[in-house]
Amino acid sequence: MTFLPLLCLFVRLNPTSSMKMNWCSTTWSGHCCEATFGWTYHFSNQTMNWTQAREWCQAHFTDMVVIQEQAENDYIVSILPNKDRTPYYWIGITKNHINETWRWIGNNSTWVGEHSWAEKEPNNKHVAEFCVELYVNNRSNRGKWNDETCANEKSPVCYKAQCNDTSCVNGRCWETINNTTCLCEPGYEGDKCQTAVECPPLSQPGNGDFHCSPGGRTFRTTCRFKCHTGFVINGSSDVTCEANRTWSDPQPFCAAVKCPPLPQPADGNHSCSDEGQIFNSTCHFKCHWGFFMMGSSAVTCAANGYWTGPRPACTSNYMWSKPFVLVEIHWDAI
Ligand SMILES: [Ca+2]
Repeated sequence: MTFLPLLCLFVRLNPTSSMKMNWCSTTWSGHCCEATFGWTYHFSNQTMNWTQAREWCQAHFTDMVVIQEQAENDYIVSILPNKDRTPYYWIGITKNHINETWRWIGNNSTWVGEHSWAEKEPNNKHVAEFCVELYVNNRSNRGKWNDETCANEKSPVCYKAQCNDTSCVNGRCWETINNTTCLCEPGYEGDKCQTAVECPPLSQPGNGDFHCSPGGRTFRTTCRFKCHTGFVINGSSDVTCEANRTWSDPQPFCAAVKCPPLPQPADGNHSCSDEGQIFNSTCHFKCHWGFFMMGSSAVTCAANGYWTGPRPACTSNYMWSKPFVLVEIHWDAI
C-alpha cells in the first residue's frame, strides 16, 4: 500500500456563501476523498456490482452516498473524475420491486429532484433495473441518473458522516454538503444544543418563600412555593420552566388565613384591627351602657383560621357575668 501526499486546498463552493469549504484531495489505494465540514465524499476507481459497492462503502466509510438536494448532486458530480463511457458511478438509491419508491439506503430518505433522471429514464430497460448510476461525463446528461441492473459493475461513491453521538448534546445532528447543524430539541439552544433555555426570574412572594430544583430557572426546573405560618398559597405551589421559556403556571402569592366572620354581639359591638378578619387581626368587644361582658373582651384570628376564643356576650344581669370573674379569682388564689 502506497501513501501519496495529502493535498488540502481551501476554496469556496459558492462565491456568495460565507461558508468556506475544506477541500482535500489525496490518492490512496486508488480512491480519493473530498472533505467538507459535513459529510465527506469518497469514491473508488475500481468497479464492482452494486452490493459489493455498498459493502465497500460500509467497510471504509459510512455508507453509499446519500443525496438530499440538487446542490449536493451538483457538488458530488463536480468532485468525481469524468468518465468517457460506462461504467459510471453507483449512488446509494435503490428499490427492491418495480412498484416500490426509490429510497436512499443510507438514511431511508426518498428525495428525487425534478431533473435528476436522464432523458427517458428510469426506463427499467432490463426489467429489474433497481440500482442507479450517476453519469459523470462531458455530455448533456452529465449529473443525471440512470436506473441500471444491480449486477453491473461501476465505481462506488460513498459518504462518511461527521455527526456522531456527541455532536449535539440535546438535538439531532444534520449533515449538509458544507456544514453540520444541530437541530435542537425544544427547550435547548446553542451550537451543540448544550444550553437549556431560561424562564424569567421569579420573585420572592410576600409572606412566603420558594425553592427551585438544581438549574435555577432553566428548562424543566421546578420551583416550589411555601407560605409562612398564617398564610395560604393562592395558585399552584409548583411551577415548572417549559420549553417556550414560560412557567407552567403564574407565580402564586400568599394570602393571609381568614377566620370565620365575627358578627357584632347583641347589646354591644366590636372593632377589629383588620376589616378582613384575617390572620393576626384582633377584635375588641365592648358592651353597651348597662350591660356586662361575659367572656374575653378580645379575640385574635389564629394561624389555623380559628379565633382564639369564643365571642363574648353582653348581659344586663351583673350576676351572670360575675361568676366568671369569681371563678378566675378563685383559681388564681390557689
Ligand atoms: Ca435505465
